[in-house]
Amino acid sequence: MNNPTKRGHLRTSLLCVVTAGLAVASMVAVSGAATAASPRAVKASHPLKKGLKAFVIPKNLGNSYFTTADSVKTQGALYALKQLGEVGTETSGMAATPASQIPAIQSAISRGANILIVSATDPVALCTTLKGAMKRGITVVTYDSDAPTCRDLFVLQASNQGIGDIEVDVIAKEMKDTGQLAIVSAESTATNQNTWIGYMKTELKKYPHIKLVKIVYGNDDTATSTTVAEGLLTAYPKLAGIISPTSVGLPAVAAVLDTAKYRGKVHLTGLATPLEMKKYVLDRTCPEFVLWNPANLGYLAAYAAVNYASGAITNKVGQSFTAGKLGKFKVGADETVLLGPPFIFDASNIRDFNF
Ligand code: RAM
Repeated sequence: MNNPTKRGHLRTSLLCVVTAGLAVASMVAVSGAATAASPRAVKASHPLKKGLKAFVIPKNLGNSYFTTADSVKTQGALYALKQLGEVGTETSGMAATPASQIPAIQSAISRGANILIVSATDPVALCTTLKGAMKRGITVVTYDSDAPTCRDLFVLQASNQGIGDIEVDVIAKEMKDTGQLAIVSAESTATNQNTWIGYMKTELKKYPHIKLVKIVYGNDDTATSTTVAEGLLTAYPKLAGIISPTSVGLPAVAAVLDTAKYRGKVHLTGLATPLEMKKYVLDRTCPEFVLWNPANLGYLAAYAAVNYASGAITNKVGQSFTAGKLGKFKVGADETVLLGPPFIFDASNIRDFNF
C-alpha cells in the first residue's frame, strides 16, 4: 500500500456502499463536495427560469459513460433538466473528435439553444463555436472535459490531481513498484485525459523503478483501443503495467489481457464504469479501477447551467447554489464546480453498482 492515507479514506467511503439500490445514493452521501452555506450566507433564492432549451453534448454518443451521465433513466443531466422544467436534448457526433462534435454544437445553436452543456473533445478546437454561442447570450457549461477559455463554468467530476495520482498508486502497488508502464488514453487532444496524464507523470516520480515507456491513443473507440493495445504489447514484450484512463479504453484493454497469451502477465488499472468492468475485476485481469458517479456529474452540470442561465449565480469564486438531491455547491477557482472525490472499485464492491 503506497499511499495509506488516501487509500484508507477511499476504503472508508466505499464501506458505505451496501446494495445496488443504495450505491448511487451513498456515493453522493460521502462525496464531501456539497458545502453547507452558513445561515448568514443564505439569501432569498433567485427564481430559476423554466422552459430553457438545453442541449447536453457529450464527447460522443454510444459511450455508456456518457449515457449514464446524461440519461433520464439514470437521473443524469436530462433528468435534472426535466425536474427543473427545462427542455433537455442530448446530441453529439458518433466519434469523440472535434470534427464530429462541432456540427452537433452548431446545430444546437441554430435550434435556439439557451444552454450548452459540453464535454470537450479538444480544449481549443471548439472555441470559435462556443465563443460565438456565448456572444449570443447562450450559457456554456463544460462538464467532464473542459475547454477552459471558452465557457462560463466547468463542472469537474473529481480533483484532476486526485484522479491522476490514484491510478498511478494502484498500478504501482500491482506492479510491486517496478517495471515498464504504458498508457492507453482516449483522443490525443482530450483535455481531461491529458490533464490526468500530466499528474500521473508527476506522481510516477515517487516510483523510480517504474518507467513510462509509451502513451498510445484509442480515441474512445473500442476497435482502435484494442488495436493500439495489441500493438503496445507486441512492441514492449516486457511491459508490466497499463493504465487506461478512459471508460472505453479500459474494458477494451482488459479484453486483450484476458486471453491465454497475456493472462496474469500485465497489470491493469484505469477509469471505467463498473458494469463494464465487473467480469475483469472478478477474474483479476483488473482487480481495481477508479471512477466517480457519472449520473451525478450530469445532474450537477444541469443544475449549475440552469442557475447560471437564470442569473441566480455568476462564475465568481464563492457563488453557491443548490443542486437538488446533491445539496449545496460552491463555485471554486477557475470557474469550476467540483462534484467530489474519486472512488476505487474492486471485488469487494463491484457487485453493488448498476451502471
Ligand atoms: C471516457 C471519456 C470521458 C472520461 C471517461 C472516464 O468515457 O473519455 O471523457 O471522463 O472515459
